[in-house]
Amino acid sequence: MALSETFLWGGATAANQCEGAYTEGGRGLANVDVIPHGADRSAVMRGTMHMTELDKEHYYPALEGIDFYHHYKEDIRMFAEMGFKVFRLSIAWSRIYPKGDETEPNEEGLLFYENVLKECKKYGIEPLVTITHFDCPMHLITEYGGWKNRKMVEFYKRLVITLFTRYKGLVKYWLTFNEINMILHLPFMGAGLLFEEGEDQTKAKYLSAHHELVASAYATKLAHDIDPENKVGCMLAAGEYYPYSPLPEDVWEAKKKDRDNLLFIDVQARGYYPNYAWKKFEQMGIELNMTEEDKRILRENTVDFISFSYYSSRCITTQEGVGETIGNAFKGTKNPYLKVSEWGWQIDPLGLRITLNSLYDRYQKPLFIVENGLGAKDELIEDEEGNLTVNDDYRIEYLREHIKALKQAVEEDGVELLGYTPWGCIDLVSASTGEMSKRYGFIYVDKKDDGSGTIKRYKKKSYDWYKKVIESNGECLD
Ligand code: BGP
Repeated sequence: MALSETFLWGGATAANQCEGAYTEGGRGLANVDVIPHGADRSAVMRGTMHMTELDKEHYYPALEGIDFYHHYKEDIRMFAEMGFKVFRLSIAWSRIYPKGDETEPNEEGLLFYENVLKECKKYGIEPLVTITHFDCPMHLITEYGGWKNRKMVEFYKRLVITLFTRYKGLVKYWLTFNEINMILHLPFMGAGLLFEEGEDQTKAKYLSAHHELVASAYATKLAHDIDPENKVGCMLAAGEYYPYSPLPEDVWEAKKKDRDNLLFIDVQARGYYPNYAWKKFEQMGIELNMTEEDKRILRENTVDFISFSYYSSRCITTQEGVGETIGNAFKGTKNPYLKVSEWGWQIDPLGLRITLNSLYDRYQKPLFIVENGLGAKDELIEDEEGNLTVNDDYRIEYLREHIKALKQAVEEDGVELLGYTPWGCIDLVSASTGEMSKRYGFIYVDKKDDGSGTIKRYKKKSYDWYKKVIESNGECLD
């Protein structure tokens, strides 16, 4: 059995990492704008160093991104030429509601996305829209405390009603929150949380996540009410935890670590907090202030499908003296059997098959891989015809092995998979490091870590390779 003819091949981006044009079209300032490149980035992303406005000492790569705002026609044309069936993009909340608490949306912002969506439709590309990919208007953070405040649910509802109404017929696939579990790791970047010294961060994170989960359930309801054709998904930073050894304590630790992530998806896919979550909250003294209405809305509005990012499996031990590693903000134990990327992220294609099977076993809902890829340094060279390109065989190799794994999950294990959108189909700013040199794309963008460069686009070797993959519906991977 091959992949279905309707399998959605494509690529993924996020507004904050590619759009730029941060002051154009009436857009307001957002958390993602003020995350600088350099030494302070990590503390700002974690919410321990407060950065609520731009200063002259730092360089902020999101402000220009790769200027997708002005290049979207050219970029979508290149995606179409590769044969994309789907394009994942996100909405910058502060383009639609610049401060976040206005009652009327900003027409210029709405028009921008309408044009982008129409451009996709022109080529028969199905948009997959992330409603919030890490971004939150700054005013909602400074005035209300970001997602710590229940009022955010109302502001988010206002946003989604605007989007579902305006883009009815243009968009069918929606994701409510990108990598919802990232709130535990990078809470300012993920949910606009700032912490005071001595504040119980864990409590604040789970309370904020609860508000997001309720908002996500409302969005699911509204999406279905406004257009029954809409399909809404949750989005998890996934990757199965392996026990470092068969020591039962290691196996138990891996299970607990998996639950830390799956907790959110358990709520979004099943409609209620699992028992292990309530026990955890009890032990940690966490109060969610759950109302009867919250319970009802969560239960009645579960997601239609489960989407996730997968870069790597994870590994964990209770033993001391074993090497550590980090990948996509998750710290863990170094798996001695895996190779790593130039940024130390472990590479494990079989882990994708394992993750797909685990998620499908647990939820029995269609899955969507909305991020996967290799962040690598690329060198722009001249080919025989004098065109500038990149020989990115390492990227092809990574993607080939992951596509083989996803095909096995579908064809041999019976997992239901809607599509595959590799991350950063065009080079964009790295979320974790703010670098341009950590590249994922099929399309090279001439821009350096310090912001210099022409931002011209060039096709890499992987561009033609992926085009053949799509053309053959995943049969031709050479
Ligand atoms: C995920 C984010 C993306 C993206 C990706 C790659 O966590 O959803 O926004 O950036 O990771 O990570 P990085 O850019 O740090 O290499």
